[in-house]
Amino acid sequence: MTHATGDVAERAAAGFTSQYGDRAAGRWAAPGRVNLIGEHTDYNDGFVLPFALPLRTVVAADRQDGDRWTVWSELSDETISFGADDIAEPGRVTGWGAYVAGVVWALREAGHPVPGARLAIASDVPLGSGLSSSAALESAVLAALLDLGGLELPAERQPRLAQRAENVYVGAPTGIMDQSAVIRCRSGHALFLDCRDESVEHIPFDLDAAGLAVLVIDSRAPHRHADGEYAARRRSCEAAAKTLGVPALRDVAVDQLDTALARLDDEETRRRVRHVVTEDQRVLDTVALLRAGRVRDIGPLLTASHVSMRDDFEITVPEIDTAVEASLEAGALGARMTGGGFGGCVLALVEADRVDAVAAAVTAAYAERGFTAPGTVPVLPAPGATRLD
Ligand code: GAF
Repeated sequence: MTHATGDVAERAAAGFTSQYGDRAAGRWAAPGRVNLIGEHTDYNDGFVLPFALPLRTVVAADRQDGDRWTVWSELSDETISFGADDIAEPGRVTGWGAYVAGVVWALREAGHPVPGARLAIASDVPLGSGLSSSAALESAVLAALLDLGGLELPAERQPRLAQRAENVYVGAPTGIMDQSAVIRCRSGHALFLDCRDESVEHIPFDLDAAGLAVLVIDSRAPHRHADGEYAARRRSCEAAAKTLGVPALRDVAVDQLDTALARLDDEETRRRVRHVVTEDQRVLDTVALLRAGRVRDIGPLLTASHVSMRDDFEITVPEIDTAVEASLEAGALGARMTGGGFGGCVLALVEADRVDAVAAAVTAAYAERGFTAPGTVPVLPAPGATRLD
């Protein structure tokens, strides 16, 4: 599932040296993420439970004089450069550079004196697979600029700033989950995040000790959460909350769901609300089981989450449903799409000795239906964003 060969941190350092003729002052890494459960709950002020992936984006960087930022990315082998005028307002820097410019813009908007910088970016986080390559890029750049400028911004406040870069500068109306996961996750743990007050609890998720694995399956169906469908789901949830007279759908108690649904007059909105309210409860139930050390027992909750995304929130596609069904038929304890939807990745909770069998079953089911072969990789919860050297 990687773009290039060789160690990603070495690629960033080598890229820096070949572009700028110097050694970088430091390297900063930020991971991709999968969400164990809690989909489309973040912008409803609800609960999510992501963990960081061992796949990372690395930024090698140093300062440069003046308000100028020069950025090379291995992905397109292209160097872009922008100055203060280009980030005076959102929208002037486009493409992948917008994520970098957006972070500079958001830092300046928040009053931080961001230093000019030269950056080189390498990444193992696949693009467009729903594994938060954009949050990884934003967060690695943010970490680099904070350190280079000696700027103070506590880790718990960084996700909002990176999210603002994405919402306002890039223009994607995403919630707070991805940046929080990428910045705040810990190795061996899932991050239980309350998206209303951003309080977190690190929930032990020791798959090895339980003899289990999480298999991430890249559906190879293109994932686009910046497009209209994501925004439409968000609008529908916000309109429903307004109709119900609550600040957000998180405020609809699951035991009051039927009463709430009866107050909504179209069937589609009822389905959207049912997904969000039941999904919040599934996150809470998953956390309770994990706290009790009952990792295997979360399987049915993962699968129920998938069914809810498929039937009520209507954000899955045939490749994704095929991957889930084939995983379950091959003995996965639970499986679900992870991320914004309309493609991206599936995660399957499997006995460690069934990883190959489940991966083979999904690959065979894909071949039978004529889909592009999926990518499969077992993952363990990895650390969040960090300075490497
Ligand atoms: C995308 C968004 F970026 C997140 O904020 C979240 O809404 C997710 O889709 C769905 O749970 O990853």
